[in-house]
Amino acid sequence: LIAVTIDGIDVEVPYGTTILDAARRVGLRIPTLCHHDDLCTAGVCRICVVAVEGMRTLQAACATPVTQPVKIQTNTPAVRTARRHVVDLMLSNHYGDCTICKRNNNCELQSLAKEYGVDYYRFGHPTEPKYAIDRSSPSVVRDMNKCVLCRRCVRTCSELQGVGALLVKGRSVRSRIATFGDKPLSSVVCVNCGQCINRCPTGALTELDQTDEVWAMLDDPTKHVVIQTAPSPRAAIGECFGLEAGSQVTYQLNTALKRMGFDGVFDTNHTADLTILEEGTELIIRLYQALVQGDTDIALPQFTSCSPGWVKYLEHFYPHAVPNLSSAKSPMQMFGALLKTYYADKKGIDPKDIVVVALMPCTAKKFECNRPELCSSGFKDVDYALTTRELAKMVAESGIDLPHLPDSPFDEPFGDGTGSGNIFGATGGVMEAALRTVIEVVTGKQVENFFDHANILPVRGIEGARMAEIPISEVGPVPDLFKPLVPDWDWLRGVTLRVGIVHGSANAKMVMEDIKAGGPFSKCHFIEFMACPGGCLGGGGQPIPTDAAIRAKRSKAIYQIDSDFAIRKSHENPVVLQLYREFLTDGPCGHIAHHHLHTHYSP
Ligand code: HC1
Repeated sequence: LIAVTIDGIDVEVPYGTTILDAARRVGLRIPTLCHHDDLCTAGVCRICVVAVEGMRTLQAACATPVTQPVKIQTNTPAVRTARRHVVDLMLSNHYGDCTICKRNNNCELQSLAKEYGVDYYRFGHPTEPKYAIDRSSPSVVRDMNKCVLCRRCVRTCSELQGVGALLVKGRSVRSRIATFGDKPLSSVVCVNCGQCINRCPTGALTELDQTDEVWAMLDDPTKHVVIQTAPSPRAAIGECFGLEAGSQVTYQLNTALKRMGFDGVFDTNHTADLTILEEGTELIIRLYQALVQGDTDIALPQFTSCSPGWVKYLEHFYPHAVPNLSSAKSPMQMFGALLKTYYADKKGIDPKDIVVVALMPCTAKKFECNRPELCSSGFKDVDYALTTRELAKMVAESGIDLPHLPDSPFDEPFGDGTGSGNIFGATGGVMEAALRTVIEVVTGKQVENFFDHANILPVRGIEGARMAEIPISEVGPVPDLFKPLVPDWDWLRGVTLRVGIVHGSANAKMVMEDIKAGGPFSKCHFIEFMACPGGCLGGGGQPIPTDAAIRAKRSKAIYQIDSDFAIRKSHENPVVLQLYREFLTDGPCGHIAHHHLHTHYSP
């Protein structure tokens, strides 16, 4: 340990601790901008400068490790002046007006300008934009006039997501953030995950805002506008209204949506449950064909397909493995397809007049709902995917004080989903939901016989890529729903189900390389992939900031919601069972289900 004195406070820290982290240990906040806890050090913005005894110049706290006993001052006239100049210099190159910026009141540059008393543009301020705004992407808008060159987006895209759609071009004053060949974002390998947006300190990167389009639909009396809400936003949207991260506002949100004029408010958890039945059945079919029928062409491991950023990542970087993707549509798309068929029919509404909005934690969902493959009813399954941030803005615009609303239920004919559907929002959740069902369906016994309270802890956690093994030591009779598919389960007795869980695209890259090399993940039967760190709860459309501590709180809330549900297993969801009786009458992976709930991605 090394003895350090910071602003007169003594502390001992391990060798190599940065000054920034040492200061945090004694409760001192040094301002940062290019630094982000999820990313490696860049040390480029210099807002975190401090005075270090014996050093002639001020040092960047985020990039200076403590290697010997030292005295540091974080608040001297020279430090304050330097920080103010850093902000002034950024503003001299930052075109835009705070009042009309999406990040107004949630902008790190704006906060620093306030904190350091910037009251005029000491080094000037641009009066004209230098760059055209890139609105080519269905998910992400790039306005480089607001960029402060912190490079968080570049590090996010390459390090955290393993994508590399963004890069730094030019040196010194000519530095700028660019795409390959300066192409529009829609023409490069961007996977639309929006993780860059979540880490951008200013309004340089934002989601494509579709709130006006949704308002127009809500104001159109000829339209029947319904909304489905994904598992993750309910544990996060409260943050936009001053609530602690991880506050659950599921039913208050329903009230808000009804007051805003939505004609139906539905729970995406239902179709997450339906996904488990469809994707789980698909897995059983693949395993039967591979293990019993000896078909060597069957693509295994099967990969989940509900994270559109992951699907796009696979298409871009590992197209040969597209056949491994489950053909099941994501829960969002499944719900859209049902709303424009089953629901339209039940309600006697022409599907052309139904507008399906989806509240999602994810910017890639905007891309997904525009995929031409996803319109089995003859109409787009989902018309608009709004991020948690966009919906929070609409709620605020409506004059609604979300935290103080009474509760309202989800609307009929669907009502509440299950706990299994809800944990889709956290890394490992899809796998846990699938295993709860597979274990019960195959063994004929309650999952609680094998895992306390149906909590399958081996698949939970935050490790970026992990595996678990579930031995199947006993089998029961085949339930009626699955009888058309397999005669018995005897072939599964003694099989050890190997599953993988991966979140963050850089981890996906590692696992895909492992599979290519015949490593441990290639032995898995089923792998859950989520493009975003933490899974959907850390999606690119979630409230800013989203960091590791916030992700952990949202995750806790999601598992709490699961525990509070009376029904926690997808195959027990009465609405799903009713759908198989009334609409998808030839069962999971039958022709009807295939038409409405499955799709096809081309390598
Ligand atoms: Fe997700 Fe999903 S869980 S993809 O993470 O499968 O976005 O929350 O809605 O579709 O259910 C996102 C979240 C979401 C889908 C479900």
